[in-house]
Amino acid sequence: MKKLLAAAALSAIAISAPAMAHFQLVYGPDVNVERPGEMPLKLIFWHPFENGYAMDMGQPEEFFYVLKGEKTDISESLTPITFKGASNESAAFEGVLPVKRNGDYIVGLVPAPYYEESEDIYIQQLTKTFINKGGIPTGWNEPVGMKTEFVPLNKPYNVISGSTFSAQLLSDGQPLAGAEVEIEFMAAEPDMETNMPGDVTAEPMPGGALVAMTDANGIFSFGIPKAGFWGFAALGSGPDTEFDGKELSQDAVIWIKAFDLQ
Ligand SMILES: [Cu+2]
Repeated sequence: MKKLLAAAALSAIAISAPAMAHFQLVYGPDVNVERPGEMPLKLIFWHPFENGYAMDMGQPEEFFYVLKGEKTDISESLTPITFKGASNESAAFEGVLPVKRNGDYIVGLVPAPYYEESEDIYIQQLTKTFINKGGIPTGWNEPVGMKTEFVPLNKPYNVISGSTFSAQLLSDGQPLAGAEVEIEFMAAEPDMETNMPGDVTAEPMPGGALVAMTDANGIFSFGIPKAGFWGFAALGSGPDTEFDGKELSQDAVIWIKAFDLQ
């Protein structure tokens, strides 16, 4: 009976899934750092706007950073963790970014494809996030060569709330026009110590996912209404369309951090 109830609850989640946007997180609270150090990052596959259901991650295919055009593999730093979400627990990872020199650390994650039973498809969200040391910009606006990625047109680690953020969506290095971009606020930032969601600071909007479209050059813009982490995802923007004999949604995800002007 308990099992049946759990199954019913799960299928309720599955039914409501299209209205909820899932986002791969690569999360650390500080994106502007002054001192060198080993910076822990949490890799969580989640519904962060809803503070909702979290998905199990498999061993990532790639975890790296690019600094001044040089790519460094940091997948050896990955250790499994359990994310204790508000509604369930999920397999997640912690990685470590070694921050030494000044500049832009563009962190990239290629997760293992995730099997979404309700849709009978695999999902793979190729995710970028940015950490800057020393206030010296060194290439945040350069692509890192992922199969699909957003290239920011505004500096992604100090966007002012109330201003806009724009990025160009690439697929196989080429601009992707007419793509739908889902926009998500990280309503509960994960606690780095407990691996639990922190305080909930926003609720999802009525009307489903926030959406912008890319223009003829693959560019979208969005007005950032609130300080915090904002994620942008283009579903199915990648060139790979099949995994293990099933449909694959290979998505691009980017995270930025906005601040209030003080
Ligand atoms: Cu979802």
